[in-house]
Amino acid sequence: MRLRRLELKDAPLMLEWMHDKDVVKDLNTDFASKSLDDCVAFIKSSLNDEKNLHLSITDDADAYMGTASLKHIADGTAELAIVVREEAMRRGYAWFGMEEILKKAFEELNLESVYWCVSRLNHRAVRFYDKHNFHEVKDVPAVALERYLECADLKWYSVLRGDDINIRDKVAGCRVIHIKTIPTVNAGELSYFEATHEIPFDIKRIYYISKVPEGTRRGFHAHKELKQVLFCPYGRIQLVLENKNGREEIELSDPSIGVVIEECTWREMLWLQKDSVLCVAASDFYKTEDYIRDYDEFNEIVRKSHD
Ligand code: T46
Repeated sequence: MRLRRLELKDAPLMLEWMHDKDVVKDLNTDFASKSLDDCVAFIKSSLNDEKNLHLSITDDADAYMGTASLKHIADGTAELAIVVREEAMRRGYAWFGMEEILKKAFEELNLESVYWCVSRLNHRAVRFYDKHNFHEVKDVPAVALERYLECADLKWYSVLRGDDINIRDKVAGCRVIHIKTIPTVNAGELSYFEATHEIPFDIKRIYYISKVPEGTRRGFHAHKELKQVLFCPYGRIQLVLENKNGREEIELSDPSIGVVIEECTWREMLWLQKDSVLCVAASDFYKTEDYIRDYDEFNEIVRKSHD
């Protein structure tokens, strides 16, 4: 996945979602009446627009999957908008676009806040933002409210600079991945990943750790060659990772989040909640000789590989 400038080649796929009734049914703009020329004009105007940043969310083959925007950029704030094609839904593209555009807002454009709204009837969008822990806000800038005077029953969200939002994509240099997750109304979620599609190795072994009392610590070792994806489908587990990039921790509490460990990394796991489950997909069978259980030995190996 990538976030890049819009290109003219994106126009046909942009028009595709505009004419997709399911995608636009709860949006405030009349996209259904737009033409290919409108899309081309929009893309061209976006290239020299200082008040609005519209970027293309693409797949790994550079195909357009949706648009992530910061609109009406002024006075340290901007309005966020994300829209993705039907094909990109439930596959992590919207969240990827959201994280990347928020990074741009705070790290590159130095904004103080970003806000946006959705119709309360747009259950898919409301569920998406709520799932990612964004909260409804009441103190919305007046200029923003004025733009939506015609719209009834909106839910407003905002993120302030420094807010603890989940825009982390690395922990001690290990990739944090978003596992595809499909919600079913009032019936939970189903998460899945497919070997070699999202995971950079063939999976030879799956194991999971369960029935662990709260406060228990496990791990305290590294692997020489083994690569793993760790995720927590139930509960809350603190994962501490240490390698040549330093020592960092992450809380695993969302079934759609995983951490990929590909290099020699010391790991410690702390059960923050009783009965939390840690699942691991591993690149190889269980081999005792692959374990480094001595911290000094681990440090020596990391130091040597660093020299
Ligand atoms: C890791 C963290 C996240 C097996 O016989 N087969 C297996 O596939 C595994 C993983 C373990 N075992 C045996 C070895 C020990 O006698 O199960 C026992 C408990 O293993 P360990 O003390 O290594 O468990 P954790 O929780 O400290 O570490 C485990 C994995 O071993 C390790 O690879 O990265 O989870």
